[in-house]
Amino acid sequence: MVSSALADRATKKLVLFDVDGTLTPARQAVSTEMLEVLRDLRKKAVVGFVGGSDLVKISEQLSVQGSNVVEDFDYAFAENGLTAYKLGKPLASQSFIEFIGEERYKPLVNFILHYIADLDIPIKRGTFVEFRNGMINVSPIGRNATIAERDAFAAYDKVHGVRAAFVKVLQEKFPDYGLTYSIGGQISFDVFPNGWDKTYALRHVEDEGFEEIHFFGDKTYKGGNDYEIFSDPRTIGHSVNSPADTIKIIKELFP
Ligand code: M1P
Repeated sequence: MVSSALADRATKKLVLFDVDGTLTPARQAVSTEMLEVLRDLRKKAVVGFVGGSDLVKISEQLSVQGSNVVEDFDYAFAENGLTAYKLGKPLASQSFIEFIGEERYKPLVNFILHYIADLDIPIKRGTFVEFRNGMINVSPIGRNATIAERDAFAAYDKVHGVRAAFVKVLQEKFPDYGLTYSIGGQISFDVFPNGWDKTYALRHVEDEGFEEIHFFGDKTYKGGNDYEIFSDPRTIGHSVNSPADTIKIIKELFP
């Protein structure tokens, strides 16, 4: 049985969306058209997002005129579901630092900061390591980059593979840490315990009795941060190439 608070929908289907590149352009605000489509979809199915970013950033992108994003969606999963809400109420969580421990974290973060200090890339800004609840986010250019600077870094990284090389070094240097390195956005990569990818969010919904769980994402290829949940047998995966593509598929699936 789908929980009674969600039983008013026309179907017992859950539809989950990645955020960047799927509901919005990378790190930018959602469009009015997308909000209308989601509002309409919420009459037919249970709707949630599952983003890699933290809740503050996702709220900036998805909330409109002071609305509360954890109430606008039935399920709100930030940091792959390590920060989780159902109908505005928080769900149980775990933390990255508790998993890894201070003694093992220190050498990792020290190594990362040294590596970035020695990195020769066109520009550097600030906030090279962002410490979150369920992960750390590492950015060679720094999270304070502007939209133009992040676009330029993303293009540079396509050619020079700065992040891929960084991840390889970390995998070799810390082989026994049990960590996954996931390149999900334009300027950074996420570091979290193995298994704490977006399939983590499914732990919060698997006993809810949904007949189908749909997932929409743009980074569904192997190595992308949508790959695991997209290819999980519990979901029906949809690979999109833009928010416009997401809208098109929603309209086809839920006319
Ligand atoms: O949602 C995808 C990614 O979005 C951001 O990546 P970037 O800043 O590199 O574009 C980050 O919040 C990252 O954690 C997240 O996975």
